[in-house]
Amino acid sequence: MEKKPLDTLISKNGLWVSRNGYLHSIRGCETSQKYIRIEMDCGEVIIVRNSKSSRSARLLRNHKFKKACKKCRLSEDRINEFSKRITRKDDAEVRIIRSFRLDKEKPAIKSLSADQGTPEKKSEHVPVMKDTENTPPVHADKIAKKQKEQGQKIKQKKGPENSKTSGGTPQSQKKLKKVEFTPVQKTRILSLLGPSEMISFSKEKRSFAELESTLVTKRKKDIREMYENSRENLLGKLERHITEFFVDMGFLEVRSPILIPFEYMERMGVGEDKKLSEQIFRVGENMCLRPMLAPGLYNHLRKFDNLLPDPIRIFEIGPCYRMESEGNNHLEEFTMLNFCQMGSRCTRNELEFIIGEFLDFLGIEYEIIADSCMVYGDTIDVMHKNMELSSAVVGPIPMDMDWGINKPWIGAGFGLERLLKAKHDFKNIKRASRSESYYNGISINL
Ligand code: ATP
Ligand code: 9VF
Ligand code: MG
Repeated sequence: MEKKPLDTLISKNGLWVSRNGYLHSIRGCETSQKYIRIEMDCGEVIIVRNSKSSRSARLLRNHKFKKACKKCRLSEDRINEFSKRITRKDDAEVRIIRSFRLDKEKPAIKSLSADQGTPEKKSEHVPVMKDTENTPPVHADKIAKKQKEQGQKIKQKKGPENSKTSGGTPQSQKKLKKVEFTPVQKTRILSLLGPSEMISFSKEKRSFAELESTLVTKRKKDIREMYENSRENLLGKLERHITEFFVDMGFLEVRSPILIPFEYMERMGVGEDKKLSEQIFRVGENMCLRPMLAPGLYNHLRKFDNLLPDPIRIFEIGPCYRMESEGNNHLEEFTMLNFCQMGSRCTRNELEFIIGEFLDFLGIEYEIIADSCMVYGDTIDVMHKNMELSSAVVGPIPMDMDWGINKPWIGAGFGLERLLKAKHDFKNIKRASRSESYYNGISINL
């Protein structure tokens, strides 16, 4: 027979068996796509996965419990009926006497963290996400606890050096005192550090829970201060600053489409036969998300030629997409600035002058090196430490013909998130990116 999901079992009995075996009476419950929020008559609230095969579902199905919860004031009849293991055919009977609604402002499902002071009790059943970037503290705590237990088990198995009979020399006592962090805990702690904070796990004396709680408190303060004082998003603000800079320098602001024909990429020399094309996000049969701004700028240069005074100066700032394997400097969704000039004065000197003025304006140190790429051939790369901030090119190049361009040009493409990473000394570019895990480089998984 097909197993019934938890919500059906609950509505059948109006009863709940907790992990410690207590039988509760349900006051009300709410079901989302994946979870059920249950409030007991005793006031306890839990959030559980609406699963057919969970331990809770099994207990309810088998009518197993240790004791009835006194505070729920279950009648003898209800307890007896549940113990009798009677499964009626007419499952439709619903014993939930009062149903309730959550406050409108409250999300239906909320993971609880210890310092929020909510009346809801922490439960073993709160949703656990695997993505460590998105793991709320309560979960990391649980994973840590589990790992600690597992670690202890392994240690116990290992034998004499950890056993009580080993004598307890001062050195072994020292070993026991040392705080060891699991990889999951380290990731969690690193994500909670402020951009300028550092940690040495080997020297750390605080336990994971203490350290996590201290950092969470600090980050909450940071976010509240941002809300109080600036309220500007770093990426948005940088885009506005850069726009102002280039408009003042006489460049026209352009906004070309993000969704472009794949044929543009073929014309840029990145056809399906090229390795680079594997990095492109295809959309439908003929379209793709732009991995660069050049096609849109080429089209604008062609349309503005003989219309605007010489030299033509234009720039665009906007999202670009590339499939990338993980790294501290690569995002799959990033923001590119590409400025270019076409006509007279298109020299390497002019290009380096604009780059210099721009990075001085942003207060970012850089050096210039020679490089090459498959699209443009020789490039002038702008580096900050070992990170490429930009590739710049002195045209013309043969590809110009395919875009209807026949004048000299200079141009450069900069990644805004890399500029932010350099400026704020972020360890990972994710802190600077479009994100649901960080706000202005500060973790918001608090
Ligand atoms: P890299 O060699 O570092 O992958 P690239 O040479 O492929 O970069 P370009 O095509 O020259 O990058 O793009 C111009 C600029 O756009 C880069 O210098 C960089 O600042 C930024 N950029 C490119 N790809 C990414 C990415 N995946 N994530 C963030 N920024 C990027
Ligand atoms: C250099 C960056 C070909 C005259 C329209 C402008 C440039 C910048 C390269 C970017 C790219 N090119 N990653 O071209 O300014 O296009 O690959 Si235009
Ligand atoms: Mg490059």
